[in-house]
Amino acid sequence: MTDLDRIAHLLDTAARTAESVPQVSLETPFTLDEAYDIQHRVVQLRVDRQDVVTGVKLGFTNPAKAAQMGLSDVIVGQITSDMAVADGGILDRERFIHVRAEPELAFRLGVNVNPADPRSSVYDAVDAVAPAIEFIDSRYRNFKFTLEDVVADNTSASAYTVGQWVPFGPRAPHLDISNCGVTLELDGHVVESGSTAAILGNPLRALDATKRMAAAYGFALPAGTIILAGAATIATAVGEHTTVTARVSKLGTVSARFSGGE
Ligand code: OOG
Ligand code: MG
Repeated sequence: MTDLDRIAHLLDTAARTAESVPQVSLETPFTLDEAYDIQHRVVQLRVDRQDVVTGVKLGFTNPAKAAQMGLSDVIVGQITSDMAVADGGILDRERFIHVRAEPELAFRLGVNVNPADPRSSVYDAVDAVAPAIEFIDSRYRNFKFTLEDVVADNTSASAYTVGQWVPFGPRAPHLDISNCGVTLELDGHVVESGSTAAILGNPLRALDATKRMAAAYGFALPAGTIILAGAATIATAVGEHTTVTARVSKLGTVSARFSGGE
């Protein structure tokens, strides 16, 4: 087994058992290209267990969120059907290590995009947008990592909930989502608030970033792909028996509840 395979298995086991592991790069330094290679192996281990890739997620598209983690470059990870939780659904808190929630926007592609084609546009392929919550759960102790560590760990992806899809894109050009108010609530109390403008200055820029990152690191963007654009506010820790709600003006609300250890 190569080092890259060994690290992929370590991170996959940490996710499956909800047991954190020490930061890998301190023991075994690796490059950013190798980090994406490890991430592809981590996702392949899930696919080998009949999980299905549903889309991609961007990270650190919001400078406040990047500062929270002490990093600055945009990163990309992959989301899967086992990570999807229905709007209003229940998550088992015991499946997570130290889960945090962040309010996001989700875009959906109506047609395939070839990221390697210089003429292709992700925006042109978008058919809908929705409010979303991403649940991140770093497999590293104390949520501490380098850029390479977090990319290898599939950018802390662990669960996500998407609200009602609203028609958006070239066929619904009148909806302006560049500066929508966003709140994150725990049990009805607002814990973070911000704007979709915090996502790269305009969340549509997340679509260009998606194409660039997909071309650079080998992600496919078929019709039906969900793109999580990145957090509109910093992330907040979530305990047991807690309902998490994200509200995005013009788009609506989305929520999920964490069960306890009973
Ligand atoms: C990495 C994932 C960042 C976002 O929306 O910025 C991310 C992390 O903070 O653990 O998903
Ligand atoms: Mg996120």
